Amino acid sequence: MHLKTFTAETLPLAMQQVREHLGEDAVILSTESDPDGPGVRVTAALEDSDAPEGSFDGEDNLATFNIVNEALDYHRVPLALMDSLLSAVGRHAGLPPRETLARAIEAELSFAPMPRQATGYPIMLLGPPGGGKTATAAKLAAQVRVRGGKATLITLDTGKAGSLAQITAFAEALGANLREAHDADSLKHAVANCPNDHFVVIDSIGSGPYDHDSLREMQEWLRVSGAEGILVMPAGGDAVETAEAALAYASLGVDRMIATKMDSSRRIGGILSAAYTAGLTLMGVGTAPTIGGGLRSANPHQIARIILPDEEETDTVGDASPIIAREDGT
Ligand SMILES: Nc1nc2c(ncn2[C@@H]2O[C@H](COP(=O)(O)OP(=O)(O)OP(=O)(O)O)[C@@H](O)[C@H]2O)c(=O)[nH]1
Ligand SMILES: [Mg+2]
Repeated sequence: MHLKTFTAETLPLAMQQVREHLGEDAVILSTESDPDGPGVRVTAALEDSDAPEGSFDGEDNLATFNIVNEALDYHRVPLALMDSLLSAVGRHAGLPPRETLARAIEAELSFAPMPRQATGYPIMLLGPPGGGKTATAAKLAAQVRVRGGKATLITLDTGKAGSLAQITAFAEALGANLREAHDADSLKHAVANCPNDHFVVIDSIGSGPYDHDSLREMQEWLRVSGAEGILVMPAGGDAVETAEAALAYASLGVDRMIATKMDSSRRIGGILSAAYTAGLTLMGVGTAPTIGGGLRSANPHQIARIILPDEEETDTVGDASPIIAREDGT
């Protein structure tokens, strides 16, 4: 059985899509109002389809489809990604729902480990104001320090009230070097003076995704520092808004992202949508404001566990709850 969901402004328009994609033999399994907008969503099936993608056979697999569909819906995963994930779920039919979903996530999104030692080049954290850049810079440096490595924090955020005091406190607590930079020249100088064996993380100023002057400045900082830009994006935002913002930052050549504030969000559709739409590799998730232990590696099993938690794990997607408190992703 081939299953697919369709959304449209009206039921007749949705039915037209069903006929166009699945033909006249399609069976309508459900119709409901679209949770993402004013229209309707129709789930339809085609028996004996020879299409290999998204194929489901038997009651158990239909149950898996429904469980995953409902969970993705709850997380406000946008339709295009939901469609891709459900098709991938179909390819892994026969496994328990969470395992099936983990494999689908692995197929549709990309993951990479976080740096835990000197990288040989600086990394620069950028993203929206208040998204967690400074805390994440400190968390990354802390992960290097606990493994016995050396770290230098470079801050570009010296003008805002309290920002220098915030990062100075982090650097002192971590035993990390701290350098300040105010513009492209001083940033270049600060980077050039970092010892080769240091993990170097540059904390940038919060920039709105549609503030073109600030994005241009960010691009210049990336260029002069030779840093890899990493997007720091908070969870809980609207899926379309978060994806559009991620596209704007990705236009600076950013390939990877860290999702913060997973502990204070119930839904991760925005984060998944950002990674998927902007083609960003998910490296880590912020799971607490605390510097030690508040940043975890991201992996498909952990994301699947957030989307399909055990019953006792359903409060928020993060914090110290077992949902994402394990590094092994189980
Ligand atoms: N609960 C929770 N709070 C976080 C997390 N990451 C950061 N925060 C908190 O979010 C607030 C903002 O974090 P900052 O690191 O200052 O954010 P920023 O992006 O540097 O902010 P600007 O420099 O003003 O743009 C602080 O109170 C942090 O403690 C997280 O993963 N979980
Ligand atoms: Mg900051």
